[in-house]
Amino acid sequence: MKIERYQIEEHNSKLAQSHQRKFEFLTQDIQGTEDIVQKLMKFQIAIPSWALGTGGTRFGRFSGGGEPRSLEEKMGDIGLLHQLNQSSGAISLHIPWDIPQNIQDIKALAAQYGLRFDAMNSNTFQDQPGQEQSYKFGSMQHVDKAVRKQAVDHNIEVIKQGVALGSDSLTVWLADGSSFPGQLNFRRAFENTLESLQEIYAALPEDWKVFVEYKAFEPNFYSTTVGDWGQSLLYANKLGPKAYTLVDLGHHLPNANIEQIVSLLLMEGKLGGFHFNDSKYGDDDLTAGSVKPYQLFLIFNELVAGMDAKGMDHASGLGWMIDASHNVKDPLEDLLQSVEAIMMAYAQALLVDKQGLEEARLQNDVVRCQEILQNAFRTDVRPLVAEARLRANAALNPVGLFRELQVREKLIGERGYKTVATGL
Ligand SMILES: [Mn+2]
Repeated sequence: MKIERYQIEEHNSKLAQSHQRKFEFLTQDIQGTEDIVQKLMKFQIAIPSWALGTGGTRFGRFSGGGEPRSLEEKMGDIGLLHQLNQSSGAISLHIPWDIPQNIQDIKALAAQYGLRFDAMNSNTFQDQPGQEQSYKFGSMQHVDKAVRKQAVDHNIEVIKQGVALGSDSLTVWLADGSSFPGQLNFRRAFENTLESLQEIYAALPEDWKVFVEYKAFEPNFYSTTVGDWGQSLLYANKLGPKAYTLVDLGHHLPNANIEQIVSLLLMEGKLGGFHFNDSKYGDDDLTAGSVKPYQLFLIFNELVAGMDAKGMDHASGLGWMIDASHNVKDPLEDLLQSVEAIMMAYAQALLVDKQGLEEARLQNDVVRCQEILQNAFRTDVRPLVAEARLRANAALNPVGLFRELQVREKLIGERGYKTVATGL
């Protein structure tokens, strides 16, 4: 289905007066709102192809109906999201779940929806039908060279797919590790992994980046071969200038200070990609900003400060993506909520009085430091985010319009109730 321009305009005209009142109220108190709105309009968050269907847990999966059955339908879903918020103009593909049948057709479809191809994702965490070697005991860390070679070859194939589509980066997340003490020689696992990554690195086109994603635990429960930002940074530094660390918010041990991690990685010029989600306990993959919105703001505050210090463009300096799983909510509504939360945290970070904060730090005025941060965090920036959407011809209330137009009901009508997205 496609949302018609007039449907968005009708929706916006109903909300226009109320929005205008809130927006003007905000601009009276805040300096530089125009600059913030412009930055918000530029900021795009990639949607991964695997987030469009209902995810499961180890215990069950409860499908919601009308889920995309093909790459074309996944792109159609992201096209809908992008129409509603004009902030989801990129798709991140997962190979082999999303191998395009016809590259030209897929590129044409992307252009039609206004989407670009974000980082490509490889998969060596599960065995595919007909695959020669098994990844049961790891992929790039594996004791058997043949398994490592299969993993390397797969990643090089993913790069080729990405080149054809016009992507410019590869994200490598490895499930490699061990579940029991003694199972693994840590140093050999690291060296094998590094050697494998070096072979992939050598196959990267000149203008490509590779992101090394880390994760503290799961599916292995004793050790992970790229377990934290230190290990990821070791690999990235050894690989070279095209290699970067990727931070996934859910991939840390509880209470890790993620804002400090991103600050230091940016300082080192080694933060490349970012995966948004939220969690209470582990890698819960919940809606961004649903549990810890203050943490999301503090992280954005460091992202903005660190990128500004390096003169980086906020929109294109890092690979921004949502990496979440939707077990009980409609995946599209959930993604709209995530994008909104990310935009709000970004807007709040842009509001921070950076000069005042630096002065307060130099005077050890801890109270003023907190006042400055919380003044930004407690500002209701929703009218700024809505204004950015309005100017981009998106909906003032994306979830509201999604429901008004009965998008899910229509998708179920088109695709049927019992559908499963590839890879889920
Ligand atoms: Mn991730």
